[in-house]
Parts: sequence; structure tokens; C-alpha cells
Amino acid sequence: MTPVPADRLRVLVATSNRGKVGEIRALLAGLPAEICSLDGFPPIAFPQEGADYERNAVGKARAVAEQLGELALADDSGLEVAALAGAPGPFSARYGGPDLDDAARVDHLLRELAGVPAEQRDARFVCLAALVAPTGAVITVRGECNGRILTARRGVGGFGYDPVFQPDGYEQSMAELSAEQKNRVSHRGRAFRLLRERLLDRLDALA
Ligand code: ITT
Repeated sequence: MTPVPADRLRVLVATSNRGKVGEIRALLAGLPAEICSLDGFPPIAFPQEGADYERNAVGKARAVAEQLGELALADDSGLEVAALAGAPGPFSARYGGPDLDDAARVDHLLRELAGVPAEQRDARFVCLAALVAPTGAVITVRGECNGRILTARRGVGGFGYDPVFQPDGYEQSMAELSAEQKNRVSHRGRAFRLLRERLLDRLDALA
């Protein structure tokens, strides 16, 4: 582990999703904090995820904070599709079955929405981010991004459901946006801009 200068915080990101780590690093760039993935740290026992984004995010971050004794950050996110009564929501990572990859989950979503007309394809991404300190202190923030589900993939950027999600106000899919454009509009971008403000307010207390 790299030693951290005394004036910098180290924050471990409690996720196994590489797409998220890259976005979170960019979103927290410039803070006096080193943002680390869990690579190279001992394995963590995470709690089972359920139907509540906040509980899931806090559970993931708390597991790392308690087991490694470090400041930990987690993101629980999901895609809520109006025509599916808000599904898959917090179960987005397991939509269609536990063994599918991102591409197969997108295929499953497109099949489920086959024949649903454009005006009924509204959806939103939700991101709940939680920062948990080894002392037990918790900060949570939430961000949302409204849009609609396309009928076919477009673009190769981002990850997960990005190729079939078109954010409101854009002609492109989320996967056709640059990383900077996605961060400006995305659920994660919105949540982490709030987290950044809250962190800056409390840096002294957390250090
Ligand atoms: P961790 O729990 O290890 O962080 P995960 O991928 O299982 O990783 P979640 O439980 O939060 O994460 O599940 C989120 C699901 O929603 C997952 O399938 C993602 O691919 C998808 N998702 C989240 N944010 C997304 C984004 O910005 N663009 C596209 N899909 C996204």
C-alpha cells in the first residue's frame, strides 16, 4: 500500500465494477484525497444486496470501513424503467439472471421492451453514493438521470446499460457521449458533485 501524505485522505472505493471506479476517480479529481480501488487489499465479506439503494450502498461501504479500518465509498445504482413498473431498479446488476454479463443484460432488456412504443420507453438511472468512516460516520447522496430506452444499442462508451439509454436533452445514447459529457448529465455525476461538496465541508472532521 502506498503511504499517504498526512494532508491527504485515502478513500477506498468499495466496488468490483471497473466502469464505476474510473468514473468516480474523475468525479472526485482535485480533492485532497487519494481514491483507491480494492485491488491489492484483502478480500472483503460484503452483505447481501436488497431492494434499497441506500441500504445497499451503506452496507458495501461499511463492510470495507469496518474490515479494513479505512474511509470507504460505495455506489449502488440502477436503471428504473417505467414500462416495467420501475424494474430492474436495485436489482439491475442481476437483471435476467445472476450469470449474465452487461451485454446479455442489455439484450434481455431490449427483449422485455420489444414492441413498446417510443413514448412509453421512459426510464431513469439512480445512483446512491455512501461514504462511511471507520468511526461509523456516514454521508449519503443521491443523483438521478431521466431519459428513455432505445430500441437498439448505440455507441461503445461507458458501461452497463449506457448503449440503450438516451438521456433527456441529448440526441446521443449515453454510450455515444464522451466521459466528460456523461459525467455532466449522469446520475453518478449528480450524486458525486453533491458528495464532493459534503466532503469539502467535512474534510477536517474525517482526516
Ligand atoms: P458493485 O456492487 O460492486 O459496485 P455492480 O455492478 O454490482 O458493482 P450495482 O449493484 O450498483 O453495481 O448495480 C448497478 C447495475 O446498473 C449494474 O448492472 C451496472 O452495469 C448498471 N449501471 C450502474 N451505473 C450505470 C451507468 O452509469 N451506466 C450504465 N449502467 C449502469
